[in-house]
Amino acid sequence: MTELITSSSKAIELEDRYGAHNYHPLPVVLTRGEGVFLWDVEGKRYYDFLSAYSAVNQGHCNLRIINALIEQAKELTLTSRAFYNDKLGLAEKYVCETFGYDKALFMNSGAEANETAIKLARKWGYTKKGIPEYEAVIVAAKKNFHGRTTSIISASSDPSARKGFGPFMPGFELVDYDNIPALEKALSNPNVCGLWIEPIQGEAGVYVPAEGYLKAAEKLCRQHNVLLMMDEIQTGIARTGKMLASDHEGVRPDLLILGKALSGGVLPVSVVLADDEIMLVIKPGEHGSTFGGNPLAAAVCMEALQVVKDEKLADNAERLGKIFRERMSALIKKTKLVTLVRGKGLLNAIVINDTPQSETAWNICLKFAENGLLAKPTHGNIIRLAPPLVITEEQLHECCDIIEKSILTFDNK
Ligand code: IF1
Repeated sequence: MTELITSSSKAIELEDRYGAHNYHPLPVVLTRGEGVFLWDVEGKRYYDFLSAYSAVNQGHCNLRIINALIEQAKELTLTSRAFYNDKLGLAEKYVCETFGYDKALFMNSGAEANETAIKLARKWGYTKKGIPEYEAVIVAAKKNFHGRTTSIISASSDPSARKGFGPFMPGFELVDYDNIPALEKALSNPNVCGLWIEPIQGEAGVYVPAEGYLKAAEKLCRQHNVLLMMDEIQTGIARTGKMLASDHEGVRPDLLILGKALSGGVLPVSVVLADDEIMLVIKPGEHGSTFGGNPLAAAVCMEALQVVKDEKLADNAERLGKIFRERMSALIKKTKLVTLVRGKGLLNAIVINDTPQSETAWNICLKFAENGLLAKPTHGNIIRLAPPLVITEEQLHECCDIIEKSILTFDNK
């Protein structure tokens, strides 16, 4: 058995000594989670306002999902795709019917699902659109976040994601996000096979595009015979108040990319959904993954989505999101430290009135933690606030009180 760690400093020391230094976590060591709560090794309880970057929309250790995990784990966990298993087809049918597509391709991480979408879009470009071999272009948006693989970072505009990691994969063109004329221009290139965007840019600081942008993007894609590749890994599965953020504008992507909350944060499960004329361009042997579509993931995924439907988590996110932004707008009137709140559903961010280089947002998050709430800054001065969608109205108000109290003490210093 592993030894028991009962102090934060010991755990932090171990990670620091033996782990790669590819993260800079808040100094909190968590050991247990339930619903909207997390507990650290010293026994302190916190509200989780990160939700593992929106992977635990259904709440930590959701009993139904954990039971599905345990029941399936006792039967069969992995066969590889060399053979059929009795759960994958059910999960494929389930996600196809839930989201309205002909076919599903399961992978594990979000990055892998995006890689899959890239391959599908390119192959479709060559075999269906008639793009000359290896000249396909995928148009992506500046400030995107789609993952960490070398191909994906080739489409990134973030120096910290790219610097030192070249050479980069060709075939990506970047345009300004939320800019329709820029899209019009980029998509008129006949070699473009796909437009790859997030419906709300999460990592960019929960940047919500102007209403109509997604619809215009969809229309331009149809006009130019370009696939709309929607990365809903962070925004999907009820987070923004609808099952998909695309639903807010009635947009139907050609390639729908999901991950994170597809498993309720229990294990990595991602999927790409598309109709036959697109999905079937990939033939046996051309793509896959050892763990993709494993029966454990399949069982967990079905239960995780059923929980979202049964507990009406999209409606809860929609309703509580409005209350949250009202509370934050009221806070803005009381302090100069917060300048803006933005978001949709329960994917929100507040902007701190300081430079991105300052420590202010980090220190505010330390104060949040002291007061029993966990959140993390992004881009220095933006704090993303995204609790599990099972949060109640009463709990949300208590959290807004913590946020307000923390920021106001800070302000008075
Ligand atoms: C980390 C951010 C969030 C994503 C979208 C694909 C992926 C992600 C829209 C890749 C992942 C994560 C990964 C996490 C930080 C995080 C993040 F701050 F970087 F932007 F959520 F806001 N598409 N997002 O948001 O999915 O391969 O990780 O499963 O630590 O890098 P993955």
